[in-house]
Amino acid sequence: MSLHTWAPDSDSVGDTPDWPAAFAERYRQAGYWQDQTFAQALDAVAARTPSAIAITDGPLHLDYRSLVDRCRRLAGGLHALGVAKGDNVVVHLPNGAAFIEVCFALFRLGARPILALPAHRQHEIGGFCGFAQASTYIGGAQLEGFDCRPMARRLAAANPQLRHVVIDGDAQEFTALSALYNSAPLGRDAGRADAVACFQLSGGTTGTPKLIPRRHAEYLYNVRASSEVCDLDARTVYLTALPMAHNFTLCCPGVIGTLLAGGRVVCTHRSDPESCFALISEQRVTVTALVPPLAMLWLDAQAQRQADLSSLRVLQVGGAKLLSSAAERVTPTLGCTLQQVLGMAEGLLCFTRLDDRPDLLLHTQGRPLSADDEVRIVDEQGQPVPEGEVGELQVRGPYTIRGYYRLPEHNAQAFTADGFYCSGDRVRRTADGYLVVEGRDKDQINRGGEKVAAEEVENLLISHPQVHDAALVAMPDAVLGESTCAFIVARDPAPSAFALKHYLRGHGLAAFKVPDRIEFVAHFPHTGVGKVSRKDLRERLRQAWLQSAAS
Ligand code: OOB
Repeated sequence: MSLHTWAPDSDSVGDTPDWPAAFAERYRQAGYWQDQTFAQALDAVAARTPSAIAITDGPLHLDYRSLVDRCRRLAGGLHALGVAKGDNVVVHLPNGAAFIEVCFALFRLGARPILALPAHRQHEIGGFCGFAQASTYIGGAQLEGFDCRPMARRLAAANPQLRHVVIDGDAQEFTALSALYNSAPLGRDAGRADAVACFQLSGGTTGTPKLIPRRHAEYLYNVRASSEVCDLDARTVYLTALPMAHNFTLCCPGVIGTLLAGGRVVCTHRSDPESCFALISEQRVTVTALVPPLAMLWLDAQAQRQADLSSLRVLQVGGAKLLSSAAERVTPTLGCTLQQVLGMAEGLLCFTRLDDRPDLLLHTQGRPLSADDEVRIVDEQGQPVPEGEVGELQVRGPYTIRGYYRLPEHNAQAFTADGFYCSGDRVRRTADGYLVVEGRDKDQINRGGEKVAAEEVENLLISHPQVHDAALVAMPDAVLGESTCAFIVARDPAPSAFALKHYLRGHGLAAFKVPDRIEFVAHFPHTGVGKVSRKDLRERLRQAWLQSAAS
């Protein structure tokens, strides 16, 4: 297939909401959106500093020239295989150089990676493949201990449009990722600044896998602006303690921010203090990002271990609320600056700034990244609350999407008529313009940064023949902040909790979504309008937790 016969970009068919022209014009005028793609941005760095090391992955040290060369050859190999511009490609790889190369090769091809998490299994991956009509699945023979090949066979059988399966490692009957590097490099960049670069995934509240279209120009702005507030430069050494596929690790400023600043990404797929502390001192890591439970684990470990973390300059913490008591320990224990990050894959990022006053650093989740982020805090009627009071955070701006991919009906609810994203987060704004997260309105459980959509798990539970009804709610947890409890109204004979968990795993649900606890009840408490009262269920758990904490 030659380049000029490629299918038109499927953005043009209207399934990918875009910014209205006047906003797009404003964001271009302001210089936020530039006429550049991810592949071009990386090429520019490689042209400036070809022999600087871009990626360290175990014994591998890859310089910028080699990185770009490998991405071009891989793009050529994927193209020869038949992966085309506009294709949706599920990328399901562990942290490592291969993940980065696959992403940049797909960017260059104009194909769109769907950034699956390593923890995702058949339920999620099958959902993405079907929903996005993916042409290609790229997985690993060893994805952090999970063999993707048997799953890939089932995916291929269930998805006639899935033409290619590429496997990193022993590929068996599939295409080996390593073989695709033997091709002629794809010189031309088929990406376009205003086209979708990749799909991030929404934590969600419903059973539908929601894909978040991130476009080159706006996502690059997200990267550049985040790099600025994080003070990245060519001396930056970034450790990937969280999954690279996640927006936080990939672009806030993360892996791509570090690469575009000419720095070095140190890859690991482990987040435990032992292995990360060793990498920090060996590799002289300067920046990393964690979710709060990991930050607390690192704090406890370092209090005992006193590893050499002298190179660490900034620790970003986000994804869930960091307790002030933990925030206070970061600088004294780890010797670096804490940066709190309130982010969402849909766009908006709030950061504390590195030179902020301690009260802001420790007790807020930062302020918006862009001067053009329009944040409003509203009551149930959608009216702005008085300054300083708690309400729902809604946002519109130069890197916050205007809608999910192919979900017009859901978009009509998740976005206001004037284009604000309704985050479902309850926040208040301080007099300094900083946001403090006070809670959540959405049926989502934030399990230490990992998001669990209540409905997704409930639907699977209800599909069990012995389950009459199910409700998944958050339960207080000293480490995770929240864990999950499924309340079950069972049919006779009731299944055991063990059998239900086994059932969920058997259906390929990611392990972090399998309920931490299962409680059987005769019936659910109801609200005045006859809906299941999750509030009452949560309250029951909270009372039980308080009692057990007191005893
Ligand atoms: C990040 O992105 P997502 O899409 O996994 O989750 C977004 C949601 C937010 O709506 C909020 O409910 C929660 O996660 N959240 C926080 C938080 N950061 C995110 N809640 C309290 N405090 C925080 N600091 O989680 C994400 C994306 C980019 C950067 C950082 C985090």
